[in-house]
Amino acid sequence: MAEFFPEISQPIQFEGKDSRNPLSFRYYDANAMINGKTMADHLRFSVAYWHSFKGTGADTFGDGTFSRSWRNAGNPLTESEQTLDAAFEFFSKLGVGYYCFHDRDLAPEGASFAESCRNLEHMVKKAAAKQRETGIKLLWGTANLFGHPRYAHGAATNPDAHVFAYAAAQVRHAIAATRELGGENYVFWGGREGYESLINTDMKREQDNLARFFHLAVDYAKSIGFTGQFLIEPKPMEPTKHQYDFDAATVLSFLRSYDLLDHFKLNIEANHATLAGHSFDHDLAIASQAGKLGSVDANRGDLLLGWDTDQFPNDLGEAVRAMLIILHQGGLGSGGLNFDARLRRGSTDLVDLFHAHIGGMDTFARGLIIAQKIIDEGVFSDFVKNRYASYDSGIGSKITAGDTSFEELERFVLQNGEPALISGKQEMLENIFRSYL
Ligand code: XLS
Ligand code: NI
Ligand code: NI
Repeated sequence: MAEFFPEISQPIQFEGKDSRNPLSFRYYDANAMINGKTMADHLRFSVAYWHSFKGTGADTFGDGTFSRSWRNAGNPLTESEQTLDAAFEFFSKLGVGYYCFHDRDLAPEGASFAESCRNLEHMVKKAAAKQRETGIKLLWGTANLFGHPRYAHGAATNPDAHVFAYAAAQVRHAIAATRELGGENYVFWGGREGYESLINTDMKREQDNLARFFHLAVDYAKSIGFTGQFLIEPKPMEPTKHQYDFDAATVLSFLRSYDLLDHFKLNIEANHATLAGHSFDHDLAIASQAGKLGSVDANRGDLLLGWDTDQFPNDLGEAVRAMLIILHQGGLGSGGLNFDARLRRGSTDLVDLFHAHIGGMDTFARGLIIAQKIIDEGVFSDFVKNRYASYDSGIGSKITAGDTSFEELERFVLQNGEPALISGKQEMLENIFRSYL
């Protein structure tokens, strides 16, 4: 079989932090144990098929810039087979355990719906064989419900019931494919589930339909015995101006209102959180405190740009803050850290794919090591615990227990007078945090 990455003759190795070899891991040591679990099990890294194998480097101002040898077959199905071979060669040489795909990344859209389904089925068989050969697993599958012109006005939220039906049929096959490949999760990112203008939109009906769609998906998964976790990936804008799955809080409230909360968790993407005006760790924390942090799309945006730049993560402080939340909740369960990230248009060397993922993996590996140290040393957790200690005794414990009244609280104030102002010590704590990096 043709080799697609001949420059990389052997899997990327862990060489330690003093290594000057840019094609080695300096922190990610897959089998190293951290608090009773290997790094690989903590981090569950995954490669995004769409960016790394289907991405061309094209943007709105210009054509693709990446020349890839798996893309020259002429025939779409042969090209998909070559792409799959290249992808699994890459996963193996990089040393990741997981990958994620959209149905239309893995297999080409056909001339009819039936042909698209046959293409997908054909590629699922091939992918299953690759998974068996390499031991690499599917973190999640999803359906592309945003690329084709039929979805210009949305999929499940389309004003046309015919399009709703089409999307349902497509998702039915995408869930079946995910099940066939042992996918541990299935993601719904509401590609064009949103709107541009209220002048032509019945928002209530669109949101009701989105909930109906999710209920149908839950029923279908049950009927075929798919036990993977359903995840919704919030995003506030782009492609539509108002996306219905704005952020973690919005999605949680949507799930609660439509009686869907038991069936879903969230897939939090760093650059989506920042587009919503939050920090990455804010949205992780909102999801986690609701018991709903299921998986993570690990990337980063650019502070100066207001769109989803999908850059590879390289901010250590951000990775530490993310890993603190993940460790606090005892890991991601069936989820993982999926690099939903793409090379810059000008990063045209094939080997840049390795540099990008190595950087992301090392950033999170280092983030994991530091976060575990911070937890072990307990500095911040002790501080936070003390900061709220007044709620654990006296009048505070009555507030906590819901066992008081405005009258009693007023009596407390009359007896105790003005509360003392207590420092939040933010600068001191930020200095301590920095000292761990
Ligand atoms: C787009 C999303 C998308 C999802 C999968 O912004 O991040 O890539 O992760 O459909
Ligand atoms: Ni994503
Ligand atoms: Ni995104």
